[in-house]
Amino acid sequence: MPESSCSTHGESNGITEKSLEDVFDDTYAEKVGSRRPWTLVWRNIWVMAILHAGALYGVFLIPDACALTLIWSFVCFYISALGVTAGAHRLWSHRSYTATPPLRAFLALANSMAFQNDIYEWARDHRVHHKYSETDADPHNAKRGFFFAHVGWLLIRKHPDVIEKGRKLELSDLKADKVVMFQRRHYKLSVLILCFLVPMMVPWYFWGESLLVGYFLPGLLRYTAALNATWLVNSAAHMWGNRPYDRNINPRENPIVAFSAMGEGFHNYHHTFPFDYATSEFGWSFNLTTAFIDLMCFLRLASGRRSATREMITARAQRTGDGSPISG
Ligand code: ST9
Ligand code: ZN
Ligand code: ZN
Repeated sequence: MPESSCSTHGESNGITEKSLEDVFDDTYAEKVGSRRPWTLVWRNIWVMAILHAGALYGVFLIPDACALTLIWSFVCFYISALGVTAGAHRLWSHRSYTATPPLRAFLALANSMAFQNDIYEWARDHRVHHKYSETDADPHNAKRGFFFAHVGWLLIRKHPDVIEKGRKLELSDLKADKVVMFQRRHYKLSVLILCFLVPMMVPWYFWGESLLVGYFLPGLLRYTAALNATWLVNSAAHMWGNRPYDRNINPRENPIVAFSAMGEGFHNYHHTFPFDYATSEFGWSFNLTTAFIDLMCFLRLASGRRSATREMITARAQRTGDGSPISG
């Protein structure tokens, strides 16, 4: 993993696993809630069904699209994904590095393009997910099954424990972040512009693509693909894969999810060392987000990357790992 002057390691930084607020709360570990009835939210069910039907229609429009529109769709996918991975996740949920105001502004715009709830709500739910993983208080508790962890949790009312435990979390850093609160105040408008209008209008304006293709391909299909890539971290990467760092937790190392979610599928590592900015010990391998953060550090737009040390990783793998080979 490349090192630069702005790179720091967890322990040498005075940060240990135990000192982190996102460390798992095992006093609450017994509550799994798998038999709780679902209170359906029909509006969300209809919206998700129509969105996925629109994305499917987008697949059939691929042969009609200009090559530039296809490239643009990937560009939109990567920008919006960075708003989630480098932004809402590694920066705002875990504070695994620090970012200058211009980078925070870019990540907030990219995050609105991803339309996955605003940064404040995303980071709050994600902190509850880590602290109460796979209990009633976990918003997407994977013990309630693949479908619930993937998308079902967005289609029903939350378990009251999610809200109760979430209200006790320390969120003052998010409330003090002007970029986060600005995005929250203007969230709907920013989503309309960045998730739908910009992806659709750029191909129409610059290379004469039809608005129909612009709406369904870089718009709906790209958005739906990024949503599902993200949701796979909650579903597949909590179910399938090895557990080389901690065999006592469900999150797994899943290379397919790591690839599709820009480095977020090394999930056994991530739940074991949530403060590590790379979410893996293998640097840029299957991990475009880590490459992006390193580039931002090189450009002096970010600093203070926190990492688990080699000694910590080896000791932890020997103590709690499942003995499976570790590979990046
Ligand atoms: C989406 C999010 O897709 C995806 C997140 C994925 C996370 C993945 C993590 C994995 C690691 C990172 C991987 C990144 C990979 C990226 C790859 C990219 C290629 N604490 O919510 P309400 C309060 S979003 C404290 O309405 P209901 C709340 O403030 C997709 N408080 O609950 C409110 O209080 P007040 C688009 C909390 O009624 C009250 O409770 N968005 C907490 O049960 C009610 O809140 C959608 O589809 C908490 N944790 O409704 C929208 N939670 O009244 C989906 C809530 O005082 N959401 N509160 O303001 C909804 O419609 C609703 O939230 C609901 C639940 C129906 C699901
Ligand atoms: Zn997880
Ligand atoms: Zn996390």
